[in-house]
Amino acid sequence: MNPLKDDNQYLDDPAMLTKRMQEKGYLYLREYLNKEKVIFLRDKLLKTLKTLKWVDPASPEGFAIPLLPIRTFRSPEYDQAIPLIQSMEDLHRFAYDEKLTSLMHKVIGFPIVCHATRVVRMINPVSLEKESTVDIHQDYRYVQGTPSTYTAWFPLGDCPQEMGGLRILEGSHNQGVRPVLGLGKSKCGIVDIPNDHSDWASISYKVGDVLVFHSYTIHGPLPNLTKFLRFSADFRYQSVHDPICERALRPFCYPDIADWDVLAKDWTTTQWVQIPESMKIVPYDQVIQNENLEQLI
Ligand SMILES: O=C(O)CCC(=O)C(=O)O
Repeated sequence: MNPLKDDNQYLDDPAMLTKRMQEKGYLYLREYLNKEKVIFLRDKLLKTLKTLKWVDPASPEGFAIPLLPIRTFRSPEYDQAIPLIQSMEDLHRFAYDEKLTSLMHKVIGFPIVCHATRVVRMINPVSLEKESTVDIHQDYRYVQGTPSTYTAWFPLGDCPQEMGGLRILEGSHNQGVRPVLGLGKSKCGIVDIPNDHSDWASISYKVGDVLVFHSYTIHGPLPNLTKFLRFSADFRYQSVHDPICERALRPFCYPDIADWDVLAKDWTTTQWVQIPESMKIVPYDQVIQNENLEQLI
């Protein structure tokens, strides 16, 4: 596994950031985000999970030892937590954090909007859940709208490599949408890339790190070999001048959970989940999601 290449030195040079993105398919900014704000989000999440009795109250400060039985992705327990997390205004406010939006604006080069579909990941240790819930994939297949969509992924706390942070297949964004073996549990498509491919890159993430990648960049999680849950968030940004997929306006896991009228009813403002009226909204295309599916062996 190669180490991710840091791009902090190019922050004041948008042309270099663009060049680095074109070359690598990602930008990695070590300890770029405001750490206090990220930890604040992590602690809010931890409080919710403790209330739901998902985590051992004796977990060390800032970490979460999951309680048995396993809380699997899209299980009833998981689905109970999602509306509580998605109704956290602070999570959605953070999508428009000044540092984050300034970075995304430099990457995209036009006025930007953040998709309202924002994901908080809670990844089980492999000792509790053998198979990864998220496969190796490209975001475009389910994000759609425009390929010029960029994901900002950041750990909610320090995330050593053995805790299973994100890995990126460097330079993999240059060949369009790849065929997939199947859609996988999370329905985002399984791109067939061996674990020992020489272009995989990852790192032991620190709180404040942010990884930004193109919607064609192949990526996936590493296994979580610790006894703690791995927490991270992923937000998606695009130009206001490009079409946006209708799904990007809805909460993560909608329609299995309520829409913003319920989730955001106690917020100070709903501006975090709105888009400019001028934007073109396009339907979700099942064909793009499913096309080029190769026969599962
Ligand atoms: O955090 C993860 O494990 C998966 C994140 C991901 O696949 C994404 O942000 O598109």
